[in-house]
Amino acid sequence: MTSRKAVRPQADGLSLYLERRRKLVEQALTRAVPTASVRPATIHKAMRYSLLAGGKRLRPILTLAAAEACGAKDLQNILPAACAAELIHTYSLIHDDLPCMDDDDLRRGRPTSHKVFGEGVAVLAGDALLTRAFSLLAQVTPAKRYPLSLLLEETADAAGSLQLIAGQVADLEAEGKKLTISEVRFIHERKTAAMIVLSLRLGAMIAGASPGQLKALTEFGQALGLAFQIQDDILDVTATSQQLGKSAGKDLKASKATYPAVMGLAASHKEAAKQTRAALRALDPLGARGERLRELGESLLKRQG
Ligand code: GRG
Repeated sequence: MTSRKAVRPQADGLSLYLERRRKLVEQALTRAVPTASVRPATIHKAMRYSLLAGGKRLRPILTLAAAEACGAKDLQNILPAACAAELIHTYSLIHDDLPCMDDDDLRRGRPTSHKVFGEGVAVLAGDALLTRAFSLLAQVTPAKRYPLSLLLEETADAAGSLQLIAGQVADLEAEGKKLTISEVRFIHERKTAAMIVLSLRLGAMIAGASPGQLKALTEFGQALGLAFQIQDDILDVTATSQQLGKSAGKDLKASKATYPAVMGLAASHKEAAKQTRAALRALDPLGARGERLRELGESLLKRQG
């Protein structure tokens, strides 16, 4: 008698890749911060609550994929940097949700950190994730071409007052004002694209990328980051809170600086597609090695959450 195995739906190459890389990232993130049994328990509980709440893990997957596109074989050496990017991203989400910033009570499908732990612990959980990111990064064995000091400096700069924080400040100051599209783009490049570019560059640099590869991945990240944030703006209007795992429709209510607010939905869709095309073109110098990133870039334009 022939045994019949349960028939599983055929996962396509990208889905399988994402599933495998996500698993690696989740395992590494679990080990990346102290457990709640380490004193003081509250801060470690709060760090883990937000970090292990199951985001898309886009940034760490980009770090891994960029490293692989540049020929990395040992992903264990890339993972600390991939986790560092996710820790910084999670810190920024916790702080962004605070009442003094975007004031939100839903994130990654759960009540936000300050709703569960109070504002003081939420601020500290963000601080602790940000600082832990740098000690993780220090675990990497760097390639000859890109010393650890450079990785640390680029990371600090991307999270600092010229990039991530610049975007957040400009975003706060824009509330209720009518902005031009170039002002909205200024915000998006800093608030979103800078961390996406950093995630790619860290992977590429640790893998010892050639200058041409690093340039291609940087340009890919700039355009992809912009496309990703325009899509995020669109989804705020078109998706539900359940699909997003965060409050939908907030940007409009708070008169936020978004692409749909300035140019309307139809033109925003076109702009997201245009930036995605630019991102894919930027990968040309990588040839076949850029295929995974190409697929990933295309899939982000179709995302619903
Ligand atoms: C507080 C310094 C500081 C910065 C905050 C992250 C941020 C800047 C604001 C949050 C709101 C927002 C629209 C940020 C842009 C980046 C972005 C699209 C974040 C959400 O990223 P996803 O969709 O989230 O990758 P998950 O939860 O999947 O990781």
